[in-house]
Amino acid sequence: MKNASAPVTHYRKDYLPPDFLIETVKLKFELDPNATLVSSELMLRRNPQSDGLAQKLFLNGEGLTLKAIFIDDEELTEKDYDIDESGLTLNRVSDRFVLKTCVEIDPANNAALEGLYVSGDKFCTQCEAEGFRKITFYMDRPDVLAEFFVRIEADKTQYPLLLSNGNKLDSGDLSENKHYTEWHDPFLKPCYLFALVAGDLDLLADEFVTHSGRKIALELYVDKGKLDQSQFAMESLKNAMAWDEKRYNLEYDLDLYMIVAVGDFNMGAMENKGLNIFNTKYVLANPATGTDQDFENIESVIGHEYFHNWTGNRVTCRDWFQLSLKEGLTVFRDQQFTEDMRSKAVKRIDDVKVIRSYQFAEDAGPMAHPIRPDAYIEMNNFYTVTVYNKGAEVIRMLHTLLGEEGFQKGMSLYFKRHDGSAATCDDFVAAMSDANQFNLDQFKYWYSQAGTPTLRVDYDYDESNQCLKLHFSQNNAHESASEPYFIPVKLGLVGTKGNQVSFSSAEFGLTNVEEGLIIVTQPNQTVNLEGVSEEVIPSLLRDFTAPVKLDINYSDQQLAYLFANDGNTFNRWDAGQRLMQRFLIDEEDSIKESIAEAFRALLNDQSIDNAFKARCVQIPDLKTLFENDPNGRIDSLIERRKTLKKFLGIALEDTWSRLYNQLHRASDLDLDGVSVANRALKNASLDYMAFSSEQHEAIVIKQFEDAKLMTEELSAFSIANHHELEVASKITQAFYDKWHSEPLVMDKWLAIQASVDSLDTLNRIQTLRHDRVFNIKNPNKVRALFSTFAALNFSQFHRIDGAGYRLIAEAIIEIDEFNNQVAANLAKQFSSAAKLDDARKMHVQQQLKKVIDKENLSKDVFEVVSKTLE
Ligand code: 0A1
Ligand code: ZN
Repeated sequence: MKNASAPVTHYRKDYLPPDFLIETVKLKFELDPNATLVSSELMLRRNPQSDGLAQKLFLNGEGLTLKAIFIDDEELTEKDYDIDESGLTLNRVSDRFVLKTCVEIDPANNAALEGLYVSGDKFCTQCEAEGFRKITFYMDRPDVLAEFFVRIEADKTQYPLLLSNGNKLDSGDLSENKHYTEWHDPFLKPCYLFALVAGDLDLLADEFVTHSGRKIALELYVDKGKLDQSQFAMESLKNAMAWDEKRYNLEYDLDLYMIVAVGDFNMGAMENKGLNIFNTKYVLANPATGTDQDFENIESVIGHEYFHNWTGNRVTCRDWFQLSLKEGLTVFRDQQFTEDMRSKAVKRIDDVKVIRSYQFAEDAGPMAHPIRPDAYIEMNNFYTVTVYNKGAEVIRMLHTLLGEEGFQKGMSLYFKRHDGSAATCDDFVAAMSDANQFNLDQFKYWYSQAGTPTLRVDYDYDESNQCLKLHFSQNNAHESASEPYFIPVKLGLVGTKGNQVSFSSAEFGLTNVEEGLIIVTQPNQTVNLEGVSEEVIPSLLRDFTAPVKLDINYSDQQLAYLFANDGNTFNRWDAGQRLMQRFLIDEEDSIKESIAEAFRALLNDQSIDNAFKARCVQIPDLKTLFENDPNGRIDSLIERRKTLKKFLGIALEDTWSRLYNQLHRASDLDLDGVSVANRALKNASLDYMAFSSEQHEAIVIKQFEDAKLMTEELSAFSIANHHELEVASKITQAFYDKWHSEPLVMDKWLAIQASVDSLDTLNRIQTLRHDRVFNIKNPNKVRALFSTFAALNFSQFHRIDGAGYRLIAEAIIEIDEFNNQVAANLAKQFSSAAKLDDARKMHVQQQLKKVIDKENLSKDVFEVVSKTLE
């Protein structure tokens, strides 16, 4: 990194309480795209919990032009304070004082999308994690909680709507066609939850009556003309509110809940108190523009941000190392919400796929960290699948261990102890432990150790004693992991006639059960199951009760048997995935036939739900395969995956076309579970039919032309491209002509083209990035084109000539000039470098060196790339 001081590493162990607290904040915004004035009045007092010695006070502030500064109404002179690129130091402070500052900022030129920025014609904010310091001088840390008063002034014609957190106190007209609104948020909050929006937007209004009878006004704001894509999000919000009351007994606290959708957003959405700001991707959809998957995502993200009101806002994080306190818990809660709204088993499969493909890879790569990290250079790099999704798995284990009732008891105690304050992961575990008198000391290694443990299991059956012995050994290769984990293992036993065989375990209090929970705590541990009346196949880690790699030596026949007979839906699916990996990774050619046979039996079984069937016929993705293959043989994995798919397409020719025709005839336009499941299986069938059916191309064209739903239209478009059908370019053009003015649909159009496994794709991307629908400053577009290419297009990203790596490295360099977060996220696509063959590794290193040598490289990208190069 040139021309920059060495990046600072922050450590969890260095935490100190703040020297001062902020009681109230009064902010005034005079909005102007290029010269917004922010006046702030902070009531500060010494923190009784600090050592009381500090004579100076530092306030964060970046990119601010100071216009005025006063303490207790006295203007400061230059010797009273210092300003550098990270903030303001007050040189002499008393125990209690009022600081007034006025700064100028330039939101229109804020392409980092952090702090106050302009998206379309509106102003909006993003303050998590450390964006508030780009708005005004402040103690920008989550353990400083204050009461906010906000006044916004702006041109009335351009910005008829002026929003902030909490309740609106006042509004009125000013001179020169300006107007103002005033807001007060009665709940103390850290500044990362601050939000402001100003613009001219359409409103969808509704209301929700809480279980105690309070009426809450719900307001969803979208760009003009998009109201026909906003109903589903509103329904989801009401469902989320009702669900949180029912399952967690948690009621909404303000009288108003607002959501604003913006097109330029670095992440998915943000839980600002009373004023969520969302990426349009997680709000806007109607059946013509959004796929079934989009609807599920919207419901889940709307739920996620709503659930944060209690887990995140009412109880927040003491410091950013504790991020999983709110994120792991809230992801767990949004997963439960989806499980309750839709299919529990299918949701579990989808969630575990994320863990196995993305999280296990992160845990094995250069950015591996515990769910509660110990160090970071740039906090924004730690909004990861580890903190979020593995964090949710850790919470799920607590739920598994304590049961629903015990878990809810723990939640109540947690809120009783910490409502209105900032807490730590240890506080959360303590509440769970104390409420249930359950010792969680060993469990806490899940918070402090990185890496994925392997749980190896061997077993033997002693017929004369009717005893099944399970020998467990756990192992974690990561350097941070020296202690054994506390691993809950749900299990059942499958008998030779497909029956579930009951068992007992004195040690774990199980008597004659068909399914039970045992806990592995030792590096090596034997568990005896008694009363096992026959030879069985153990079905272990049912529902994936712990985020581990289960290593058990089933024979091919046993796997096929479990795929057909396991009484646990998740494990049934898992057996199918393992069976396919025997062909894909272990290169057992002969197993193809049994996979086909197993698929045939599954697909012909009328009693099985189509959503589950659709999951089962999906071949493991290349990311998962690469992660699971000890040698990371990219070329062979790609080839074998293609071979298997083609083989299954041909071997089950009749089944696929029968299913397609049947489901197509019965199809409807509904969004309920059965219709969604039917479409998923139908489109999976159409994908396989490409290898056999002579009429395949005609069917694809017809489905594309007749489609009334985006799920149908996009599947046809995608299949035409991925199978490189003759009609592909015509369909691609037709799709563009129809949808070019819908940015979210164009993201799909870009993403599918970027993921085609063809030597031509690189050229295609070069053309697409100059198309008028592409805009490199828009994160959704960058993700659609570049991240999709790097994450999903294995063959072309990993081209042996290094051209795929070059494309992404150059994009990182270009994007880092204006948006460090998006650039750093793209840089994470190189995280598998260490596992690559020498030729590819060399290309990656060459490209990453180019990145790290860039002038003024951000600390975001520096952190990711330097760790990858280590
Ligand atoms: N807290 C939000 C996610 C979020 C995090 C960081 C952001 O900017 C750096 C934006 C949003 C959530 O979990 O939904
Ligand atoms: Zn969150």
